[in-house]
Amino acid sequence: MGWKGLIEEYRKFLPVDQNTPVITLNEGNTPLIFAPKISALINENVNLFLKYEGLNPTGSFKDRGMTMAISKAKQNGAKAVMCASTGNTSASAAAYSARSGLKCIVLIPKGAIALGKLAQALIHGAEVLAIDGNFDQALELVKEITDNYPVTLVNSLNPFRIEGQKTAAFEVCDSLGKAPDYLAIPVGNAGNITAYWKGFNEYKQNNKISNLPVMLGFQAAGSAPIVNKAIVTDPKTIATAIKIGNPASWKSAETARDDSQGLIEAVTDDEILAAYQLLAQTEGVFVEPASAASVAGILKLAKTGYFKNNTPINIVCVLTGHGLKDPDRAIAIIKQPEVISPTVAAVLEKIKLDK
Ligand code: AN7
Repeated sequence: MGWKGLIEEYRKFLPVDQNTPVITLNEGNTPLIFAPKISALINENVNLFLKYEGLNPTGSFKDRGMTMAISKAKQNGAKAVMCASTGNTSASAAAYSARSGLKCIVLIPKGAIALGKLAQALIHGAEVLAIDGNFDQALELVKEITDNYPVTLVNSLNPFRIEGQKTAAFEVCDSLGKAPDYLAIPVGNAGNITAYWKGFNEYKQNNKISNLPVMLGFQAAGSAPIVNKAIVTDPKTIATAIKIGNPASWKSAETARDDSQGLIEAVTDDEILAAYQLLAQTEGVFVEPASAASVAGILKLAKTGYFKNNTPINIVCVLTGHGLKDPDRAIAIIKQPEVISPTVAAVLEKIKLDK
């Protein structure tokens, strides 16, 4: 009967039971897309795949965690949920809350979330408050309020979020028939790298895979606390989704990095925007800037000679959110269409077709 969402698909790996009301928008089952042009830029033995999480129902990977967090909140009798967000968490929380009948309260950093995400939170009926501060401050407020009032926190500090998000690692392995050699992923609050690492380990414990990938996390250079080993009090980057200076899952991101003999490194905004355009213009895949950090990071490592393989290897880049989330960014960096007269002659003069 087709795909019923990730809770039904991976039920035996998830903390749900027959009494859990499954709140789903049929999230998950996103494509793993081969990227021939980017593979060739690295070396002839690399097969690079794109886990296109922008094709989830609200356009980001957050739906994987939210189907679990909202279903469990309902099961546990919650009436309201709350999150701080750089945008995607709020969009997802708002949609799943609308579907479940829960009240949803969202704190966002003023002026720092992409247009599409704000539109989503608003249209799904969340109560959206913009604070005169950054994401890290918003998360501190949400932690304090949810600790003291009957409101369920649905940021990735909520363990059910990680449980849902780990299913992306299962899907990658199911698609490839094994674990990839490398898994590249943008890092913001560090919940997702934590979730993937948990997923790969659980699949190995269940003998679904025999090897674990090397985990490669990438932060934006202006907000790279894990790379710099220090909180960033005033994070800066055009990749607003990962503009986070004090990640909640900092420790578990380091564990994923160290246990997999991987690394967490920084990519500049210029590198992010180059990868953003490369994905759109050579592979036909439109992502939001933060998502391009995974590809930017792989290209940066390739230049330093990190991938020295003489035999075929698989690299999976996680593309966390859809490009339509942040249309302003695409429009700001690409030349706008020229206005011409509505005549065949005027069109032909511009496009210069050979007969
Ligand atoms: C597109 O929505 O933190 O390292 O509040 O939206 O698990 O935080 C978003 C994060 C990467 C980083 N890519 O993931 C939020 C929020 C996109 C994102 C990340 C986010 P984490």
